Amino acid sequence: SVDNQAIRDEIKALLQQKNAVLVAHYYTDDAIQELAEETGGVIADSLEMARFGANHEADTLVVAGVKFMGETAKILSPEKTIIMPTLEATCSLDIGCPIDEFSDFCDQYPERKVVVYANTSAAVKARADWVVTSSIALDVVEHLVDQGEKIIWAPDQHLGGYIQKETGADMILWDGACIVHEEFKAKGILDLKKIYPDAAILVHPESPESVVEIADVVGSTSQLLNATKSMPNSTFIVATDRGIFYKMKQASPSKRFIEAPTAGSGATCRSCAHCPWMALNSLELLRNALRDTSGEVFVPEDTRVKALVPLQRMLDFQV
Ligand code: CIZ
Ligand code: SF4
Repeated sequence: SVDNQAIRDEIKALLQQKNAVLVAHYYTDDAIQELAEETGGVIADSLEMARFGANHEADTLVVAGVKFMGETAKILSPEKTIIMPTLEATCSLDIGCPIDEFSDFCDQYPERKVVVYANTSAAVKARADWVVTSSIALDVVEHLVDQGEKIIWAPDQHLGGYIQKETGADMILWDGACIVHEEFKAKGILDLKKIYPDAAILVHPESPESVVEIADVVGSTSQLLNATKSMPNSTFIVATDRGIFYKMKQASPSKRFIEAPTAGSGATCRSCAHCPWMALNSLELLRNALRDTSGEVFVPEDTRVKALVPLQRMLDFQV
């Protein structure tokens, strides 16, 4: 729309004026991803977002995603100004893993390595030995198994269970879940597969075990995106946030992408294949944050320094 165009132009001018760059997650709305692409920013998963932000020479990073992504950027780049369209955008995994309870939990198993998913608060990261994202989790846990380590895993129980199964690691799991991925239903996916027998089933491992079990490919957002490029199938049933369709369609315009059903019978769900917090990132809020330097992310320095250790360990980890 005309309005949209005006806001987009305003954002472009502000990005230049403030020497800022836009770092957008795959799950944000198309308009945000498009803008990141047009302005020399990036569309990425949380691992790539962290790397891109840390290595970029901009003074300000505008992180369009959820809170833990802004915090990660601040932990890695304390000298930069980190702003987010809204600080209200959080994550059910982060919410479900409060630092005090988590710290008490860890204290019960002092001999175990603490491995936390990136989808956690800075304080939880500060309590961890390792931070991982879904694109690197399997490799890090395999490495720990090779070293004879036992593991505490938090917060996503589905991803943790999947990694445990794949690696045979001795893991104690926190019981968190992603409200988007936990809604995908194997039955609905199999019903769709009857209609599209040639479709490949792509599943993010935050999904329940029954859904992971029927997948042709299990992987992080960037790994699923790569699968749509390299696989010969013309149709894909995708069990992750539908925001990823923007890049999937762009890479393979002639292929068909179908959202995995979230209930066997079309019942309502809390967040049908789209994260309600990612969806809070609007062009208007992005413009306001840049214009007013609002939505700035701060992490207390003692927490930041502690959280940097496991985060840097992840970034330095070579497969
Ligand atoms: O579900 C999320 O929030 C994901 C996939 C984050 C990430 O690692 O990009
Ligand atoms: Fe958190 Fe799930 Fe939203 Fe990702 S999609 S930010 S894991 S609630």
